[in-house]
Amino acid sequence: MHIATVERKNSPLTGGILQHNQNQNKILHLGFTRICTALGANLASFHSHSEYMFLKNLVKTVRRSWDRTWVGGYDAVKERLWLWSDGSNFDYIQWGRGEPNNQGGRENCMEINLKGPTQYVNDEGCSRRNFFICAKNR
Ligand SMILES: [Ca+2]
Ligand SMILES: [Ca+2]
Repeated sequence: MHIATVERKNSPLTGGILQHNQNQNKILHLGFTRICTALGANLASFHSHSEYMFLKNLVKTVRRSWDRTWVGGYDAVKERLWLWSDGSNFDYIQWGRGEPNNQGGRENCMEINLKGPTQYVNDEGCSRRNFFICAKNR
């Protein structure tokens, strides 16, 4: 298991952690939620363009590519009611064009980087194997 930590000044989000296994470097949704919690963290949320870009760039820095990556948004409780798994206010979002489209009626989790470097946030089925970011607040 590899853990990368990146600190950022002047933001409530100071710790971003991207994890992956050495062999199978993507983990299913249920697994990574538990891993973040075990670290005293949550799946990352973002509350401004700046924080969104911080997370996006974190993936690029750690992975050296724009891998598709889970963040903590979900609408599993009520369709189209998006919440952050860390309980923070859902006060900023920058969906990709046409998203969230709830394709197949079962896209209840949120990923970044579906279209690589393009700024594109997508709702996706939670069973997809993605990278993920755990984050702690200051
Ligand atoms: Ca949905
Ligand atoms: Ca979608």
